[in-house]
Amino acid sequence: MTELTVDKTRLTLVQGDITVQQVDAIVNAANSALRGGGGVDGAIHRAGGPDIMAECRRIGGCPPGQAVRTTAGRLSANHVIHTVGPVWSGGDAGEPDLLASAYRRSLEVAAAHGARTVAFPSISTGVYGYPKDLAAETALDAVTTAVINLDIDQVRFVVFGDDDLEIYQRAMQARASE
Ligand code: AR6
Repeated sequence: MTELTVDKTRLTLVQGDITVQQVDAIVNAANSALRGGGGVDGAIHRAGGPDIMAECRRIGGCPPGQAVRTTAGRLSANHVIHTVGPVWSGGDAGEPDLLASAYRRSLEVAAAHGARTVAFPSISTGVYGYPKDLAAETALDAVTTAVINLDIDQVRFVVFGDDDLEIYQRAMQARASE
């Protein structure tokens, strides 16, 4: 099970590198200074080139749970949506709400720029330490709710590791049989 339909939007799942996805908008798991870093952030800036960082510098920053749009530079996408997930610190510091907000705001910003297909990495589950299974549940809940009010044709979850693939497959399957 790698596909779910919510209202008019397809939620799809692929394993691989987000930078090569053929979509209108790619979401980046950034830091609040928008300064670049490792993980998916490093991969997007490397593949997209310096125009993305130049625009990040002009914007200046983005608080956790929010999202901002830049060019996608050399990527085939038209937009990079930089969002900032929470750093996991046990789960009682508002992490689920911030993670849900990061997904929702990313979709709102993408839709405001006319993007109809949007690819997400598994935000906060690398350097920021968010447990992968909890993050997948929150991601699916947040996206399912947000797309109802937006003109988005497809949300693609792009997972990197085999563990993430299994976690998302299970979570999507559970929702498909609800
Ligand atoms: N395509 C798809 N997913 C990827 C890729 C890729 N090319 N590379 C890594 N992942 P992380 P965070 C997965 O650490 O936890 C950065 O330094 C990775 O396996 O990139 O939100 C920023 O600048 C993991 O599942 O993001 C921030 O400082 C997921 O992407 C900080 O890390 C997210 O891992 C943000 O940490």
